[in-house]
Amino acid sequence: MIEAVIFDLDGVIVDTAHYHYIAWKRLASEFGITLTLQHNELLKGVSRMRSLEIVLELGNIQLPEAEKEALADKKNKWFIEYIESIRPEEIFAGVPAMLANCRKQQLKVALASSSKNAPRVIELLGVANLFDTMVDGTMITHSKPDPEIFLLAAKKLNVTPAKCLVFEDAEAGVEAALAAGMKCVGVGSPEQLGKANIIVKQTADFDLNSLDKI
Ligand code: B16
Ligand code: MG
Repeated sequence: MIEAVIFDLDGVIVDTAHYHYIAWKRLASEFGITLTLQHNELLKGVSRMRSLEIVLELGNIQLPEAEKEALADKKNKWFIEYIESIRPEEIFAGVPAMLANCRKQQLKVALASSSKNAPRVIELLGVANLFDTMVDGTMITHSKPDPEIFLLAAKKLNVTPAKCLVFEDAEAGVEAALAAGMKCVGVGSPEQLGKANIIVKQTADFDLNSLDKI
């Protein structure tokens, strides 16, 4: 019996991947690397530092830790500039109604995003009041596929992991949810998210009335 629903942010609630992409592309170009949309798929759901390492690996570039920190900060400053233009209209269709319906069905609702910028994005989207709790990248030490982020969300909601349902668009996120002992709805393609308990094309395609069938 599901008592809580936990949402990832990027790819589940809004497409921040686009803003990450243009910021990483800008940084990559400084090293003569052409970052493509296909490369960008590798950056989804993974931490900022891991994303930087993936970008640098494309150009066979190795840098000392301090330089990598500075580059990650530089990319993040651009990302923060870009996301300031996010408006509530960018939230995926049907998601605000779905969050409100979770409340009506007395399900607890959490956000669990690897992004350290997640609180600002949620504020810009105007939906902070629809979550009971939020866990972001500043509160964890291990990134997805480690289950830490989802276990912390469940703890904050005071619900046992087996009674939590996670919505995830990234393979690493699906693995993290299952490793936490939770059920998972994969948002995206079956080829990529085959391990999820159920797969939908878009977040709001999931019917909250079918919770007991999972
Ligand atoms: P930041 P999610 C993830 O968000 C993104 O998918 C991933 O591309 C990004 O590197 C990560 O957040 C960290 O973001 O640099 O803002 O801390 O899918 O977990 O909501
Ligand atoms: Mg995601």
